[in-house]
Order: sequence, then structure tokens, then C-alpha cells
Amino acid sequence: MESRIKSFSEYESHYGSSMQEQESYWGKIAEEFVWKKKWDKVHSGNFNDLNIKWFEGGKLNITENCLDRHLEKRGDKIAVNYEGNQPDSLKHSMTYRELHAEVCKFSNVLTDLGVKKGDRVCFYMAMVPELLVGVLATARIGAIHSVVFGGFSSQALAGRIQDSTCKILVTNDGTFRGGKHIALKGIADEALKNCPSIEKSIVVKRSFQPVEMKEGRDIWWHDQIRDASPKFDAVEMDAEDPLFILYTSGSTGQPKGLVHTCGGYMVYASQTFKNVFQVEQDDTYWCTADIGWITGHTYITYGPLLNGVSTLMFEGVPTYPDAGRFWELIEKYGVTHLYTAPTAIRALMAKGTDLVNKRNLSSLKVLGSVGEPINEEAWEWYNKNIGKENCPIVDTWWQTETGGIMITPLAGITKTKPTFATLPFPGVEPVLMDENGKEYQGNGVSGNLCLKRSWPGIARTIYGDHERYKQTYFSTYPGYYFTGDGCLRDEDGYYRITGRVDDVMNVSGHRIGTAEVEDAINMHDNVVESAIVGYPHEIKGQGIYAYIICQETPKDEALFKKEVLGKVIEVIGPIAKPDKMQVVSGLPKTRSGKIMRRILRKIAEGDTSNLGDTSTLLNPAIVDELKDGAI
Ligand code: 7RM
Repeated sequence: MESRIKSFSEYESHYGSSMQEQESYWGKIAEEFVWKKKWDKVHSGNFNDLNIKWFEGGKLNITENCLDRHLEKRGDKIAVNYEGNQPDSLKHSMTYRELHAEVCKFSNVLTDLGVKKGDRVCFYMAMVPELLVGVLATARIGAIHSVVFGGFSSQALAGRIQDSTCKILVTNDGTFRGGKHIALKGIADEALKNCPSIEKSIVVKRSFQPVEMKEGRDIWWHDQIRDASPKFDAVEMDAEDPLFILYTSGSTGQPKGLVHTCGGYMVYASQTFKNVFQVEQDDTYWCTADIGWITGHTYITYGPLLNGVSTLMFEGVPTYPDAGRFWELIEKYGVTHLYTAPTAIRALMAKGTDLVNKRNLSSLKVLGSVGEPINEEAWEWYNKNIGKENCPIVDTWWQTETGGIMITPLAGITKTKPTFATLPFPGVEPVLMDENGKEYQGNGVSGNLCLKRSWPGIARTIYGDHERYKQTYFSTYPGYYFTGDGCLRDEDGYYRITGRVDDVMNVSGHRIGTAEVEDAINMHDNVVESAIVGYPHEIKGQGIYAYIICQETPKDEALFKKEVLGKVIEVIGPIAKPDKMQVVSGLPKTRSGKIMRRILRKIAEGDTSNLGDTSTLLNPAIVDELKDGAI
């Protein structure tokens, strides 16, 4: 059996053997990698004991698989094409050989700074090639990377650094995103006031804006790397050793640091990349995500490099200098595979097709979608105007926790259907749950999406809190991993993800917990309580609606709202800013004091015709007030 699936019947036989002979199936796939020592056991543990292991006893370093093993055959092939925010300002590429040398150099830098196997290194950076180099160097020396998206605030960054007691921070002076300069170093400095674990902060020059360098703590990347040796023997890692931590929002509390491992994650990232996208040797693949999210980890960094593919890395935004930037870059680099989010598609769709038609997009072969449900209109527009009805669309469903793509078409192999993620990847066993917590049998059903068996890429724990891992994912349906998503399985057995069923929002493809935003708003001195719900938003997928109870009626409501936005920006970052805010005198609560979010969602949606039964509310009269004051 070849690891590359080439037809639908091969998909079926892969799927069958992944279900019937799970261990030998994944064992065969794992054999293609470079292991320093072969594993003793392919898989152990389950969703009850939650002591999940893959390729136990195996020894490896993922960077040897991403870099070293390609040097002989494709050392001079481009690993990364780099495009900066400003057109034609920072165009730059690195071959596999060059990337390997840079990674080795930075591995030496980190080692000389005393970073050891198991230590945590935080990245708060722009989308620059040094981020890729830094992350891989961290993996090469056996340390654990924790990348924090550059749109988070200093408080959010500090919380993440503290949670995993990172020893090193790597940041930029600043970055440009569209017309805006973001002073990353300044934000990082603010965060580091409360991060005693950080010994050194390494600064990469990018925006060339002045920054303050703190004596004894802050050092320049270019000074460090200048004389570093381009040779570094990759540290031997256990398959189950952590590779990285990535924070993600849930329905309660602070973001969770999901832990991914060296062996299983590698196998799953590579196998999904290879088969979902069906990239060929001379192709140029482009994933528009930021490395600060899981999509950027698995499908900019590890998946493509494990497969020896040339990728494009882009610092900017789709709408700068105009909404034709994506199409310009596709033409410029001859992009064959474009992997982006529905929110970007909708934003560009709104700008019409003139900018699209100005460009030659004939290099495109495959289009991808990720991060949120794609509506039919956006799917059709993408298919018609970008793919010219000639490129399969892979609508890929997965999560930070799953490490890689779970439900998806295989490009050109699986028959697609608009808005459907279609079928499970080999090794994945999705089930839908009914209201009684029982599995639905058969097709034409919808329920809560669970996964019934483990796969190599599953996050093994929440950093420092295994109990929370069990509680969050495995307690709703004992013995199953609960995704938090609702899902439909149609008559053909095709899956369509309908969105979160918990208190997690998906705003422009960013995952944001309602509780996090509430906590931030509640920090305003004049706020007693708040409730956040998501509502349908034409471009963002979901917008954020805030109901706020004040201590005292604000004298200047506009000013008050501005201050509330400021709080959210301060505590989380601009990505979590509410789109609408309504000052209210109370919230609809049940007799046990629980907020009836169902009602709040309806009002935020503007659908007040049928609010259901409100008679059980402690304060039914509040509903009219909320309706009348809705924004
Ligand atoms: C990859 C990523 C995960 C949540 C997930 C879903 C939603 C992701 C799709 C999707 C419908 C898709 N990781 N989601 N992909 N919904 N169709 N193809 O986004 O951890 O940041 O978010 O995103 O709700 O649970 S994530």
C-alpha cells in the first residue's frame, strides 16, 4: 500500500484498513519517515484512560524529516517563497539547503543561550521567514515552541508565556499589516514586565522602527546568527515528547495550551497534507493563514516541508494595497494550490470580479477552505471565479486539537458538494450524537460531532492540566472526543459542519470564547455583568454582540463603548472587539441564575418573532427591553 492515495477506490481501501487494522495501517505509513530508532508499539491508550500514545519508543527529530532528508534530492529546490506586506519590497526565497543552514544556525544560537530539550520558547512575530526558521530550530534542539499570534495583546501574550513558563521570547521590532504598523516589540516589552521566566528576548529586524533594547535581556537576531555554525546535529526525541504548545479558546476560562507530540503529529501532518492537496513536485502551494494559528503550523510549516514542497509565505492582508493582492500573488508565483478561509473569500467576493479578471489564474489546480463553515454563495463564487470551475475545492474540517485535517475531500478524488466537508480522512471515525448521548445510526441525521477513536495527530493533553483536558473533551460523552461542533450527515453519508454548539465563536475564522470577552469587558469599572453571543455576519461569518449591564447609566454612552472596546483590545486584542454593544438593565436568567443565551442569540440575530418559551425566566419583562433596544 502506497501512502499516496490516487483514486476513490484507493481511498476506500485505505479507509477500510485504517478502521480494521488501525495499528498496521499507521505503522506502514510511519515507515516512510526517518527514525533514529523504530517504535516498539504503534498505538496504545484510549478515550477512557486518556493515556494516548503513538509510535511509543520511536526516536526521531521532525526537522530531519522536514529538511535533512530532502537535501540530497532537492537541496536546491525552493522551500519558501517570501512576500512582504508591501508589494515588491521584500521578495525573497530560500532553498531547502538554505533553510536547513539557517535552522542549524539558530539551533546553535538557542543552545548557546542555554536552551535545552523540553524548555519552552515563545514566538510573538510577524509572518517573516525567521519565524519559520525559529520554530524549526526550536524543534531541532528538542525544545517546545509556543507561537502566539501577533494580533494578541500584551496581557494575552503574558498569560500564555506565564502558563508555559517560557524561557526565551523571539519577536520582531514590528510588522506591517496592510496600512498599519504593529509595534510588536513594544507590546512584548509590556508583557515581559510580568514574565519572570523569560531570560532573553531575541529581536528580528523587520519594520526598522526604533525600539528599546533592555540591557542584559534583549538581543538582536542578526548579531546572534552572524557567526553561528550552519551545522547542528538534531537532538533525538521520543515520539511522545512534546513538539509544541498552541493556545486556543474554549467555552470557559482562559485559553488552553494544547500539546502536540513529535512522532504522531509528524505522521499525521504529512499524511493529510499529501493526500488532501495532492501536490506534485513542481507545484507551488500557498496557505494564507498566519503561523500563529494551527493551520499555519500544520499546513505552512510542517506538512509542506515534510513533503518537500515549495510554499509561499505572505506577511500582508488580502485587501492591501487593494483587494486584488491574492490574485496578483497567484499570478506572480504561479500558485497551484490556494488554501484560505471563507471570511477572506467573502471579503474579496464583495469587491467584485474586476480585480480577479485582471490576473492570469491558470496555474491554479486546487482550492482549499478552512476555519469555518463555507456558505453556498461563497463556495460557488470561489469555484466559478477563482477555480474557473476547473479546480476541486477541498473544504477541510479540523481543529487545533486534532493537529491535522479530519473531514475533507481528497483533491480531485472525492466528489465534492458545496458546503460539505464530505468524508472522513483515513483513520478518522466520526459519529453524531443524539440528545440522549447515543450515536445516531445511518444517514440523514444531524447531531453533535464526536470522534470515536484516536488518530496520530490528536493533542495529548492541555499543558499543565491533564484533568482539564479530560473534562473539556471527554466528559460530555464518556469514551468519545467531543468536538464542540454540530454536524449533519446527509443521505450520501457526506458530512457538513454546521458550527459550534458551545460558547465558542468563530469570527473571521478566529476562534474566540464568549467567556474570555465577557471577562475582559467586566474589567471596566462601570460594568456589573455582560453576556456575549455570536450573530451571523456577512463577511466575518460571525460577529460579536455584547449585552452590558452598567453600575451607573453612562453619561456619555459613546465614550463608554469606546472604553469597553479599549478593555477588550487591552486584555485580548483587536480580533475580539465586539461589533455591537447594547447597554441593558438586566439579562434573561433562569431561576437557577443561568443566562438564557438562546434568547440573546435570537435578539442579536434580529429574529424576535419566535423567542420560544420565556415564562420560565426569572425576569420575563427584560425580553421586551432587550428587543426594543437591539442594535
Ligand atoms: C483549523 C481550525 C476549529 C473550529 C472547529 C469548527 C471550525 C474549522 C471548518 C470549520 C466548518 C470547516 N482550527 N471549522 N474548519 N467549520 N467547516 N471546514 O480552524 O481550532 O482554530 O478552530 O473551526 O467550528 O471546531 S481552530
